[in-house]
Amino acid sequence: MEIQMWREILNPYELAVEELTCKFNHLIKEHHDRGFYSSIERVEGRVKAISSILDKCQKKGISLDEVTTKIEDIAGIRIICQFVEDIERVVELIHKRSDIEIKQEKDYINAPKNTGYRSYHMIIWYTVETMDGPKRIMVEIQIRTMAMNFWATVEHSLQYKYKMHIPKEIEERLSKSAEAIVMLDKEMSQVRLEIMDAQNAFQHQAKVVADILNTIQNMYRVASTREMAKIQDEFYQIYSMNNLEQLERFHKQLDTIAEGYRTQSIDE
Ligand code: 0O2
Repeated sequence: MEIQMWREILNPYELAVEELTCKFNHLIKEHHDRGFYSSIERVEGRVKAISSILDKCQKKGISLDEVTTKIEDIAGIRIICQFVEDIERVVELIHKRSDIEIKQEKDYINAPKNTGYRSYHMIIWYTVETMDGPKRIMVEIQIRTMAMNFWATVEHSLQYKYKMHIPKEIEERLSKSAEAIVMLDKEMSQVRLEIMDAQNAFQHQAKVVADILNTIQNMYRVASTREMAKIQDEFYQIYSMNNLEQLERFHKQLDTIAEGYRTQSIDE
């Protein structure tokens, strides 16, 4: 296959990775903006390197004409979650999407691979609009916790280093650390609600502060310098108390004052 052909073949996959990464990142943002916990912690995406595609073709006896029909992970999205419970939520969320059609699912969490690899895989159909019209392609979505991702990343590097022939001793260590990762995920699940509460409170406080600062900025146009200096001092004082309830009360009071100015300017 000519190099130019590779570029044409990979183009829609690049677009799919860009679009899906953007869409999942936007979901995270929507959750944070509304002060909700996001089951998705982070999203990564990549198009498989040509050398890796060629390796896979060789390994699986796939001819170059069959690349797009037989290799399911040319486009890959990785969704990283904090807790195992989040994975189920993300899977549900993907099932409900109208722009994604599920082709296949592989649950390597309930049935880990012999290596110790754990992750939830979905092969999906996704349509991108190209110069030549719509193109429906396969994308692999891997969903895993941060702990699973840590293990898989390290193990993948070692597989690469030892060209799939990892020494027995290292293999045993990897196997032990895979068990430790299972334990870590379980321990984290035990304190999940506590952690989620803390993170939600942090997100909420950040939103209240952003709203207050926005209101203060808008008020500068209408209120006197003296009043603004007073409001600003009060804000810094309340902020330093590190008390969310006080901040919320201040937020409400400030909104009432700002509303007063708005009514006044309409009346004038
Ligand atoms: P890369 O470099 O990540 O793209 P196969 O690839 O033959 O094992 P299959 O049927 O193509 O199997 O898909 P499977 O088993 O669901 O695995 C697809 C991808 O999952 C792999 O892609 C890896 O990214 C990841 N994966 C699967 N098994 C393991 C494992 O034991 N360890 C690690 N670290 N990752 C794994 P590629 O093409 O192998 O690699």
